[in-house]
Amino acid sequence: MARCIDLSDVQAAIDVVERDGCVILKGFSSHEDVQKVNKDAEPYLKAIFQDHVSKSIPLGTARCSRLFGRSTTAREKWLQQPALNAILEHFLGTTTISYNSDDIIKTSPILSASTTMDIRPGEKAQKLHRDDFIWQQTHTVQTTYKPGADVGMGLIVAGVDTTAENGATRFVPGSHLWGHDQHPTDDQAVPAELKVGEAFLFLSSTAHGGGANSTTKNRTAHGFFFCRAYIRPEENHYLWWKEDEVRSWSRDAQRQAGYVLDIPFIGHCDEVDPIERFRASGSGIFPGP
Ligand SMILES: O=C(O)CCC(=O)C(=O)O
Ligand SMILES: [Fe+2]
Repeated sequence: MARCIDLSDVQAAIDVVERDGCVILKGFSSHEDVQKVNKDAEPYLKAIFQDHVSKSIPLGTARCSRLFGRSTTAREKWLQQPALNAILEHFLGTTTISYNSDDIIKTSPILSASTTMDIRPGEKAQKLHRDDFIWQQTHTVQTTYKPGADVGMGLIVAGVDTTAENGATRFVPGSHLWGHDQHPTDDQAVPAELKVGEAFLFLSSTAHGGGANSTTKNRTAHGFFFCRAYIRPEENHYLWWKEDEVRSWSRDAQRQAGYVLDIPFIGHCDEVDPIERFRASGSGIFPGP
């Protein structure tokens, strides 16, 4: 099992993550707030398309992407907790001294993705993976954790109690220290079982995956994924350009500006190529309710 630490004990949580690659945070949410977020996500939960791009997500997992915008409770309460942000800052904050002056350059982690993952009864287990493969990260073997080694972290908040039977996230303890050539096997994975109110926080280098659901009820969990702030272009094109302007560009130019879905699934828009989504919408780059 994963070690459990109270969210308020920031240093203890950091120590466990450095040692195991992950930690269960107790006291992350009230039961009432979990019910609120479950309700916020519910109308958007839908089975993902056959041609979905996130090939590693089994098809029997319904998702609600863009949860950050869809749930005030998740965005303004869960993710603004100082203790959570202190842990994220420890692992993903970046401080450098400028090359040509003594200026200190400091950035804090940003949200990379947020999605509810509702594993339906009968679903098989997700393949064990390291989330940072989407950023083409490779790793060399470490004996002890080197601060700075990771570019991302994941946070999975229980929407219901999660168990080995209903698909609790499985993880491989210590796999954040593995080299790129070491691959996890299912027998090395242990379930991070969560009670409602708890959350599972892990480095994006830690091998993990959603479990199989052999029960008759859904395994609802809300995932928030963070990355270092420099994992983005200098100009914020997506905010700046209007839909009609982008539509008028050549496909090559759209791709160059980042309107592209790269393999395995970086840059997607609701699990779809952004340009397909964009063309289908007719109004607004980010369509839908
Ligand atoms: O559903 C889970 O427990 C984990 C999902 C996951 O690993 C992912 O979406 O990358
Ligand atoms: Fe993952």
